[in-house]
Amino acid sequence: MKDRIYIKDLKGNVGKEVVIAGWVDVRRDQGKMVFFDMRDVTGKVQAIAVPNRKEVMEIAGKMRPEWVLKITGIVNKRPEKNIKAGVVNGNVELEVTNIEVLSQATELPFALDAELNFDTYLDYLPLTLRTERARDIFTMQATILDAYRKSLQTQNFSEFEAPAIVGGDAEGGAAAFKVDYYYDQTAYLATSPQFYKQIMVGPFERAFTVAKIFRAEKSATTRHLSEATCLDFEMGFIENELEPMKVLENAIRDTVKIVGELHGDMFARFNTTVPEVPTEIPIFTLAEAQALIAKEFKRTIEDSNDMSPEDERQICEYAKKNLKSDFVFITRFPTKKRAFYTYEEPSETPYSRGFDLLFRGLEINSGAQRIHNYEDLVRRIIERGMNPEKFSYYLQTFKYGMPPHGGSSTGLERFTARMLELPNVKEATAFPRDMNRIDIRLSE
Ligand code: AMO
Repeated sequence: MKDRIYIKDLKGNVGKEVVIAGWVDVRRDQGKMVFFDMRDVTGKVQAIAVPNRKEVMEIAGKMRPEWVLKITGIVNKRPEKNIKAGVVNGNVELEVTNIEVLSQATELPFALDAELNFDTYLDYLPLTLRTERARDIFTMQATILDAYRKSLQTQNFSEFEAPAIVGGDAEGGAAAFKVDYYYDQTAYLATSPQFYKQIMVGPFERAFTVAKIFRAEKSATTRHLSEATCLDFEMGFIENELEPMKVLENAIRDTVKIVGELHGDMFARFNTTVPEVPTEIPIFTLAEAQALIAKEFKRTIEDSNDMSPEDERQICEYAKKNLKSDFVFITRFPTKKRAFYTYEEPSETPYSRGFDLLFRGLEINSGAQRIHNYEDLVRRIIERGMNPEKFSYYLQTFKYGMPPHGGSSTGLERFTARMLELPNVKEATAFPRDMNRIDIRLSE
């Protein structure tokens, strides 16, 4: 829009007439004057319509929150007693000389700053995403994605696009959504880019992808989505799982550094702090972690084959307090608990070279060294009661020579949610899909 300046730049224009554009935020009528806040992507400013400007007053008198306006006005310093310290444009205001209405809004179902029940927030996302809180969350998410991507590029990874339509589930156990395909065939929505990132080790040696994954598990929890975004990488020529863990640690450290530099104000608004990443993220085997939890928190462990949500919370609490780390690696899960392609640690059978990364009490990443030998992989597929013929396309990778390799996958929504300590991963998803909702509630 010609001549438009952003609201954040008003303070550099005191005394001048400028043009801004945005949404009406709140309106306060005081005597003959109308005070209202205007909002654009960069912030808010108080605007004032005064009675001697008739056309301005006419519009100001009838406009409502969320009307979209293009406003011409004079930037004035606010009187000393009205200055709001620490607020963007707390010391300037706009005396309106002209208003052009770009779009009207019907009456809102609730005030935009109202405390809403989470389902109502989701029902009205086209409106509620306009709050500062939502903008903060998705600005944070965009920064995380950008920083993570740059870190992997710096670590010599090449990006590729993984398919969303696939012939079956890649994890050999995750529930997949069916799609009607041509020739009466059933296709599926990808549960993971796993096979494709392994295949891409062929051309790239180090490959990464930002992929949509779709999970049809009937899990209605604060950490499960039907559609999630994963930051997946895979690398060839490794000795063991410690190498992908190091790449992941670097990506985490680089990401945390950048969000800390860019979004200090956001961490304060969400009442949390920039996460602590020590020089080396602590690594516990599953057995070590559970022994520690049992001792520290004086309780019995129910399942020694896997971490329960409470185990995850408590080992993180321990690491934060004693090791100054918001992140914890867990290794040596039983091989049978991991996906079929997971490499077993030969000196510690039946434990595997798989790992999880926990962040502030939640698993945000899973990874492993993989089986790279064709015969071993076919044997494992058979052991798991599956038919190797169903995997013949993927198995070519191993048939035609594959180096020892491994990688991992970070859930973007879970990473974002824990970064800002949001209680529900759905709040870190702009348009969450779950068992009960695709935009609107399915029960309705
Ligand atoms: P996994 O199934 O553990 O591993 O998924 C990897 C990461 O993706 C995120 N995630 C989810 N987030 C929200 N809702 C879901 N339903 C959901 N499912 C997964 C989590 C999780 O840590 N192929 C392996 C990864 C690998 O070995 O490289 C895999 O898919 O943050």
